[in-house]
Amino acid sequence: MTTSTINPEYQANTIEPQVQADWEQRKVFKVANTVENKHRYILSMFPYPSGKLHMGHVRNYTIGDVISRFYRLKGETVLQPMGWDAFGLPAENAAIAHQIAPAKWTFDNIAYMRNEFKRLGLSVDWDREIATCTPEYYHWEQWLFVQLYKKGLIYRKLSTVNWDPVDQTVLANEQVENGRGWRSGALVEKRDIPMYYFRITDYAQELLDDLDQLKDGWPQKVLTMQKNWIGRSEGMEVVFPAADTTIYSDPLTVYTTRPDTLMGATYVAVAAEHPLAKKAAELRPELNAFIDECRQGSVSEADVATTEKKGVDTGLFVQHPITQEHIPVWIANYVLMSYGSGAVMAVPAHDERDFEFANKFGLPIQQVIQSPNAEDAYSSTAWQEWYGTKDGTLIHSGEFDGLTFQAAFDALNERLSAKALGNKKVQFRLRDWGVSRQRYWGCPIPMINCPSCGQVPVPEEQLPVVLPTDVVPDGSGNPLAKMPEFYATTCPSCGADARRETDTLDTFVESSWYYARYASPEFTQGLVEPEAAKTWLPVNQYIGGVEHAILHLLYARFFHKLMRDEGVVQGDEPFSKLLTQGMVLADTFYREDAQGKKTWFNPTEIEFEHDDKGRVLAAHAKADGLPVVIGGQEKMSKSKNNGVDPHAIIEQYGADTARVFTMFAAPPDQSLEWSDSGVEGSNRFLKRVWRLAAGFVEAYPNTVVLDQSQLSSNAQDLRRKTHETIAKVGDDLERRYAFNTAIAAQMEFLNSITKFEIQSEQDAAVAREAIVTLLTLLSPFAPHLSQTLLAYFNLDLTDMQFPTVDESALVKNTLTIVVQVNGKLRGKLDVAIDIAKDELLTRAKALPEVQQFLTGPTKKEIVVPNKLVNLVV
Ligand code: ANZ
Ligand code: ZN
Repeated sequence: MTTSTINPEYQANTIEPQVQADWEQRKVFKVANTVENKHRYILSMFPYPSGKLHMGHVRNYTIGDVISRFYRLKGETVLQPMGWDAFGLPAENAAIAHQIAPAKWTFDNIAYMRNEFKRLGLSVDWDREIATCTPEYYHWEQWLFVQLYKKGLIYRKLSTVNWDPVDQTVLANEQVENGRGWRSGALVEKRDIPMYYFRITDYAQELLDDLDQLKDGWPQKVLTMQKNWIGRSEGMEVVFPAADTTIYSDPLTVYTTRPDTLMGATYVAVAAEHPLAKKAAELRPELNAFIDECRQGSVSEADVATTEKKGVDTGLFVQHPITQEHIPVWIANYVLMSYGSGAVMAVPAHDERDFEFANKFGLPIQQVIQSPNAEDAYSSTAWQEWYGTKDGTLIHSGEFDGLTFQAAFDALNERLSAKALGNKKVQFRLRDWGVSRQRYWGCPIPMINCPSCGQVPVPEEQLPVVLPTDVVPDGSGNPLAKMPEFYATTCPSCGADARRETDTLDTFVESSWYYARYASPEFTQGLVEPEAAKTWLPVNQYIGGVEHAILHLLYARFFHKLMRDEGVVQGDEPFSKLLTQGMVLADTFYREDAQGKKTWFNPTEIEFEHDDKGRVLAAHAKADGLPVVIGGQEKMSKSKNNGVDPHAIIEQYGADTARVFTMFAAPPDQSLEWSDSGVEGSNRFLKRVWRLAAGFVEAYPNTVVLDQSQLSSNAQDLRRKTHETIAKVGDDLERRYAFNTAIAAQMEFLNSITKFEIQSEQDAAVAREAIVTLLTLLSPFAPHLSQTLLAYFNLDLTDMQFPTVDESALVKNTLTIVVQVNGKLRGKLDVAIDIAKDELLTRAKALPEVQQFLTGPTKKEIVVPNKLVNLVV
């Protein structure tokens, strides 16, 4: 690049498009699939192409971009890709609302958002862009699906879904509102339909164990959330034989983590779907009413935990495995068919759910654990926290009395396993992942249903199964199921007429492996080119919202292991380091009507009244001038109407200001409070940098070579500041991702440079070094401004290196000595480092503020070199 004419004023909206065009034309951020030198893969979670940019995007992608640009300055080759998580329900909803095909809607949004991201100045290799809704992408998802199906890692089973009887369609949990379909308003039913499942439970232990590999790179809270979600528990399966085998002969198996409480089991409870419940209903049809009732309502586990406890007595009994006593079998809505064996031994004295249930239905409560705290007395009317303790000892348990939890566990395990009535069992909370969705806008499941062969995978050479894109769904059922041109096919194994699977995959599947596809997005021979995978994987730094801490990250970790076992990638984990960015908050404004209904105002619709100190006194709506209530800061959202439009901010101030503000306002993992004055402050900072740098080049187009030995004391001070700032910013960025303090240090540095008066050629050389350093340090945050100003210095940002600290510049050659008289601080003295002792004493005694205390001859003179002088009189 050649020096451009110097513009004395900062004009972001002129320079930013120019710089972006330059990047695009020179393909500055393009990287190869394989590289030899030091390289790094920085990835921000890819967006859903909703068609609108929000501040969360700006923050997320700026963080990734700052990190990418920093490592480029460090001389590394950095891959920063971008793409679109492009399948999903919003496109179908938009299609229903506006009669446009989801494909068109999605690609229009992508085109718009791509421009917005480019306008933000992201250093992305756009040649690697992917959209998950393209056959080039989902081809490999289908390919992997087929491999996993053949291996038995995918299976099909009946599962319960929310069914809208009017729209004749399956509803996602979030489409059920108060038990009714979101579109039809019909009462939602449960229905059993066949669905495909990924056997993620086969990997549960490994998913848990490998969290250890992430402990230095992932936030502790995310590791904990993953661990809890996987939910490993160690317990026992205990068998309760049928009491009267003439009625029912199958023994009932329960899963318990508290075998120590076995002697307190006063009933057993089974899920409504349990075979024993069905058997009981055959004998006593009146039970069917309750069983049907349990089938209504939501299928989500969270809802089950909070709903009121309900149940019925089956009239059947089982035998207690130790005492042989007969205890009743109940059907209870709090027992989940999907966990353990779908049956529990109820110990109301020590399990809170059983306690509530037993109290409601008058079932016996038998305390069998004594609190380690002698004052704790048991009362069966009110639950107390300690009832659930594992730290107590057994009572009312016959020969097991006095045992601790572990001793009782071992004793019962030994006793029951000898009689084949129990054994130790590890259980995970994690369930297999159901991936079938009865939706149109998703990746077709590559399976064929043959009347004689059953489920047959689509042969590899027939992949991809392409989703037709010219479809406008109307909300009633899955359009694919009404399109013979899509589903009519022949069986690959027997040649008979057969029907393609019309369900599509959960969109979480696409986002589980996209990071791998970025390594070689154009590769046509497989999911990822082996050499590219070796170069770029795992992702060195992953960045995204904490809302993805559980499912997305777990599924991606699972997929990495699946792909590893398929020989496609290496290593156990996809993301070495994870940064979870905080939320973006903004002020809220509202009015409340007589019914308490709030109307929210966007910040752009508000006018403020300030006092003479600039503090906000009141707020009014611009439209009518009437007051509004100032609510607190809340997460920017549609519901509170407090979103700030990034587009408008960029138009007004430029992308660099938006970037600097979002990085300066808070550490990346904490909430960021939006403030207009903060944005203006960041803009002022950049304007000052501009004036300083442009003014300097104008005045000193050429400078001499810097000579450290020729510097004035002021010049030495500035040079020290330059190198201290390099050290500080380097450390903040590399070790801590403390972008806010890195910018604060640069602001301070700018002040030092601005104050510095150039009086010699060497001074100018020092100022030049300082300004070029500032522009370089600032470049990850404000790349357009930096690149333009560096060009004034005949420097090209893309060739710049992160400056190295000159240790000799850090050495202080003067320091401040404290002068005491009789141990009391009386004065201070600026002296050269390692000044001779005599000279130091002479100058200390000569200080007027010291002299007035030197009332007689000094008895003792203590000199601590480079620190203090103490004169004793
Ligand atoms: C007796 C008992 C006594 C229990 C006690 C707890 C406390 P975690 O730790 O999450 O694995 N349980 C087993 N299967 C269930 C199902 N299908 N639906 C609902 N609850 C079920 O939970 C294990 C405990 O959850 C088991 O231990 C069982 O209740 C219950 F003082 O057995 B426990
Ligand atoms: Zn067949």
